[in-house]
Amino acid sequence: MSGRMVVAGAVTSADGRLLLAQRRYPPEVAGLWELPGGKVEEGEDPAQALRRELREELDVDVEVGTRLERSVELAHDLTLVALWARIVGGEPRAVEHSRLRWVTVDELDEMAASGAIVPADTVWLPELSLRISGG
Ligand code: 9L3
Ligand code: MG
Repeated sequence: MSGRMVVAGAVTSADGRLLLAQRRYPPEVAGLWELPGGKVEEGEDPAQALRRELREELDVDVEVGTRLERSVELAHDLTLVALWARIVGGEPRAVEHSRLRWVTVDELDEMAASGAIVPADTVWLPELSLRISGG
């Protein structure tokens, strides 16, 4: 792992859905769906950063769990990781994204097959599918 870290939230619901958020920018990925999150700031650990980012982006409080196995080396010396999370306060709303969606494993698979997921985030598809289908 090198450079600065970006942390994304694999936010799951009690009924086995995953929260996806549709990006507005940059143009290369605008309209595609991602696990919400952002850059870890100086002095934060990834869990703190994810709680802050999801408060800013979704207006919710989350409890953060373990890390997903895969990480991704992005451009600009950024390393992308993901943490499991669940909402413990508030109803998510799209503050910075165009839309939010709670998806089932079948919907996630369909979106991935049609290229609707941000390319970097596709590394987590196997882990996400296993978890939200009850694995
Ligand atoms: N990124 C990729 N997948 C994600 C997230 C949250 C972020 N699930 C990439 C997009 C940007 C960088 O990480 O290149 C920083 O993210 P943001 O601060 O623009 O959300
Ligand atoms: Mg973000």
